[in-house]
Amino acid sequence: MLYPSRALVIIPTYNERENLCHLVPAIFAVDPRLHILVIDDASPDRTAEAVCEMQKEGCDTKLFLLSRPGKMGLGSAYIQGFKWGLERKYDFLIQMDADWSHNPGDLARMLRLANEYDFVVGSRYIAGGGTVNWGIWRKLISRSAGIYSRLVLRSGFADFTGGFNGWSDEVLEAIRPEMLRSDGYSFQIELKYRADRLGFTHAEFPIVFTERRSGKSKMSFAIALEACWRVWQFRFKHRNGPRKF
Ligand SMILES: Nc1nc2c(ncn2[C@@H]2O[C@H](COP(=O)(O)OP(=O)(O)O)[C@@H](O)[C@H]2O)c(=O)[nH]1
Ligand SMILES: [Mg+2]
Repeated sequence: MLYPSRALVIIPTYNERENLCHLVPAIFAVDPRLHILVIDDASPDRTAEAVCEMQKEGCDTKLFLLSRPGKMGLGSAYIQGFKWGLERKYDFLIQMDADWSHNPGDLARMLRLANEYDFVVGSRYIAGGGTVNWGIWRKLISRSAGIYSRLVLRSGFADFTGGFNGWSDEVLEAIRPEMLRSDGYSFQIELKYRADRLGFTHAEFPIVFTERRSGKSKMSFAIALEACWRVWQFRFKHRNGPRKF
């Protein structure tokens, strides 16, 4: 693909009003051609209203909002976002957190890599990448989940669980994300594994993940635990070779 002509940044939100108000202009500053889709799950802090206000302030042609009636999870938000983007013919769809853990400046590199690869993975675990403000437990869980997934799935992603990734429309059409049932860590693992098994090319590039500046993480032990048994499910579900399932 040439430099994506229609790229969409998809941002699921739950109580991210403050973060989002600063993040949206920062993303447009990286490349004014980018479009943004916020998927909000009825955040009590009225994140959705903040998006409507920004739309009224002049970005209604490139900032969009999907409001859902209640908290339905990160995986299902992305599935809905991918579907929304594919229906509107975006050619590169990016997953990004609202809490500044993912640096908007890294979008430029991701978009450049989209020229050469079918999907692009922001990676904390290659040279130049890392995490900031994580406690020992969080580090341990993330590292272990990555190593465990690599072993079970016999796959080479350095950062299997990360959530800052970009996908060409072709990859997502082939994956059919609406068929995925997992959430959290498992969702990120399954997307990458499935795309790789389908024979699509990818690049990992280093990112520094900074723990949220404000608000609370929704990451839980249960989400990590889900990933432990899910990877076995993925291994058998997607065991057929490239483009066969
Ligand atoms: N729409 C939606 N967004 C969510 C949900 N859970 C988390 N998010 C968003 O997903 C992103 C990552 O969540 P976060 O709690 O920061 O997870 P962590 O970075 O892994 O600790 C943030 O933008 C959250 O607001 C959810 O149930 N629905
Ligand atoms: Mg976060």
